[in-house]
Amino acid sequence: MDQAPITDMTGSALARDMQRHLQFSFGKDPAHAQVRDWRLALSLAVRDRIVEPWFKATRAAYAGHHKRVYYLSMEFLIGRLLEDAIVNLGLGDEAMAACAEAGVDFDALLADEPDAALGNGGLGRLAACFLDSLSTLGCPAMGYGIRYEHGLFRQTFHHGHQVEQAEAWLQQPHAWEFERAEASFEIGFYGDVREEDGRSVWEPGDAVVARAYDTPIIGWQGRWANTLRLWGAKPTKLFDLARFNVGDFNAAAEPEAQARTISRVLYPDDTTDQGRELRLKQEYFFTAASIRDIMRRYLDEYSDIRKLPTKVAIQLNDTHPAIAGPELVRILHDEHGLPFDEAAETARLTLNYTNHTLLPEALESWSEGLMWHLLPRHMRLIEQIDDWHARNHPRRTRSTIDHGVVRMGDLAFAMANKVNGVSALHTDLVKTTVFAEQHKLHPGRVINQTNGVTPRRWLVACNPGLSNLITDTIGTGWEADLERLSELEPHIDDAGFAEAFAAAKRANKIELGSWLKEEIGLTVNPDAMFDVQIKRIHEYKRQLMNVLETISLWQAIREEPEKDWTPRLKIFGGKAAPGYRTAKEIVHLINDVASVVNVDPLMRGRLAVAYPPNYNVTMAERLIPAADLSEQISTAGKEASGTGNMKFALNGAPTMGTLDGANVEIRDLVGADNFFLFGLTTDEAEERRETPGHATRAIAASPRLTAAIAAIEKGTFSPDDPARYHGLGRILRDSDYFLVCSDFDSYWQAQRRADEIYRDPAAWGRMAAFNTARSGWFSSDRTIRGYMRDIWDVEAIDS
Ligand code: F58
Repeated sequence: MDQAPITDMTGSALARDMQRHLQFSFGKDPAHAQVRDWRLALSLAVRDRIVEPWFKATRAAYAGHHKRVYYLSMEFLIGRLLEDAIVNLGLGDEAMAACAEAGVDFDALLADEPDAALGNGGLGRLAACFLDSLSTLGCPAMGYGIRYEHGLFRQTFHHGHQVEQAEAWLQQPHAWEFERAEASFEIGFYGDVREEDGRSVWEPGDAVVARAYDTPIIGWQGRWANTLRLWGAKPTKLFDLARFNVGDFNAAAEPEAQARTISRVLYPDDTTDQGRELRLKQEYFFTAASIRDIMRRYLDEYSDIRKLPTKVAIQLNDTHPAIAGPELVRILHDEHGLPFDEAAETARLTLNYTNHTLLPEALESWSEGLMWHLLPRHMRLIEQIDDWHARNHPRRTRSTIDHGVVRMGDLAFAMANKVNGVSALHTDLVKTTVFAEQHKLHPGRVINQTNGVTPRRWLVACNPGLSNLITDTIGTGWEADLERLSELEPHIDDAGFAEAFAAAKRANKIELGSWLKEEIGLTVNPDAMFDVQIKRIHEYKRQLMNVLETISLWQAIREEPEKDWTPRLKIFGGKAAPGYRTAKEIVHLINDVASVVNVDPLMRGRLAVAYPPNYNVTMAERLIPAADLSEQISTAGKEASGTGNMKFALNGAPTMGTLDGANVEIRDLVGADNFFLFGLTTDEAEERRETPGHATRAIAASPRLTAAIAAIEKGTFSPDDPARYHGLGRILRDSDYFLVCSDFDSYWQAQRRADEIYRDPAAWGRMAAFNTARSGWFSSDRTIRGYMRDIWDVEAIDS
């Protein structure tokens, strides 16, 4: 047949394939096709163009017997895939032309794709950025996770209150994945362990099947593609026909329902005990399936199981897959017969662990009772691993199992070749706080790899105006060599460049303004400073401090309405964990403050608050390019790194921030003059927390703060329920663990400094441009190179 090869990257071939898929893959007559049909058809046509580099990459990894990297993560917060694939393949114009020919609006088509929201926040989004960089760098790698039927809940506001709804991305065909019915493993739970010929044999009492679904992840310019393999849970026995035949229809369908529960929902919550067993099941389910798959691939190529660490590097994204340690020991020792110590050491040399938090409440631990019940063999192995560790380190005082709980961080540490923190400050804290003893026992094991973000999604795709200006100024090539952004520096004071830089930002702000009008009915002043805080709602991230500052500003403007105020639009975005009461109260407060401020005639053009619901990756792609100011205001010592902070800086928004996480490195790189610093340092915060009455004293010393807290407490923003914020008031006055009160005045002053500079567009524009020009180091390509060199010992493949 006279058909061009699938690698035909011309517009006409893409258009033809889109038409072909519409008709032959989806059975749609073009005359009746809807936007969704066209979107799916275009997705398949684009996917076709990924398959060939994907095969080529897989073959190259096999042919060269390369060491492979496996990234195990409970979360991959991917967002939309179509635009990203088009950008990486350089098919933007072609795709647009194909849509024009079909008579569909390209932007509407892109906007039709649901976000793959298989993550909560930073940890999951980091995993997605890493996939992009692994492919861009040509590192043979595979991501492993769970194919959640429902991603992170959809957030709506009902009278200002957060309401959660089930997310439904898989309620429609998913164009990007390949189901691999042949790649299925039975995963056991419960049961007993018996001894047979000197070996332990686990006989699970229950099992489910893990079925693989593969998504190819294409790197920049389509040179390399890796696989994201997500596991879906299926019953071992599809259907109980005997029960069905006697009319017990519900019972007949039970095996399926039970099994599917495991991959049904992403855990939205780290604050409640509910469903802990299910969460542990999810963790074991995807970890065991991934390890099984890794071992199968290794044994297809090699026979000596002891050489595993020379060909396989497994990265544990936080402790969620930490059961990989005992699972790998079980396979090496119980199934392959390696002596225990050798099995443990071989597993350890294969595994690495990234820590993403030191917050005590977020450090995973499982009760021994649950472990013995659900994973009896693994619990025994955890005891043995702990003994092995104690034997090898007699000075050790801290054990993995403590007061009836298994500390997963300690297990992951003991079973890791390398342990890494995610920013310089965080890595220091890993060494000096939670893991101080382990660090002493294993000097050199803890290393730092400061996070990064993919510039393809977070600049090229989401900010074409700025990207084009960069290319016009320094040429192409910076997209995969981001430190080249420094070449912008000599242009920063050119009038033409400065004007174009400001124009790109302004265009993004105008676009965001019309979106906000459409979404939440808010009319915004495009000359106002767009001041943005987008992230999960958490006390340590201190959205509460931001909203208190908003209240203070509102009060100040009301007091002196004639003054020439710098106009501000406060933008918030973020979800609260459904079980996290205080976070939900903060959500409610932001909405309540918005509803008072936004109708106050004295505020017109000067102050407004926007809180569009259902913050997700796609919304971030819209907000970040339009931001003037980036709010990174966590209590020092609490935010491990942050990655949103990097995206804002890259897109020319200076940071309003504390010395926390990667803010420290951002400030070092962009320069202290281009960063609004405020607040206590980590050490000062620790000390202040120990000072009795710190909150009361800070409130008494600050008339502004006193007035802002008084306003929320007397119901200024909740006249229908004046007591609504008494709880938040008490938190601030009584404990204030996150030191909102102590940092408030310093924050207020830094905000006023920002106001001053913003009034001078040239000065602000310079700061913004320096942020872009000096953020190249925050590419996740740099981070992944660091992992390849310092942790995995793998080389990129030149394809
Ligand atoms: C985040 N952790 C850190 N955890 O908070 C952030 O500072 C860092 O930049 C990022 O990791 C990447 O290193 C994070 O996002 C979670 O989302 C938990 C996952 C498990 C359930 C509870 C939330």
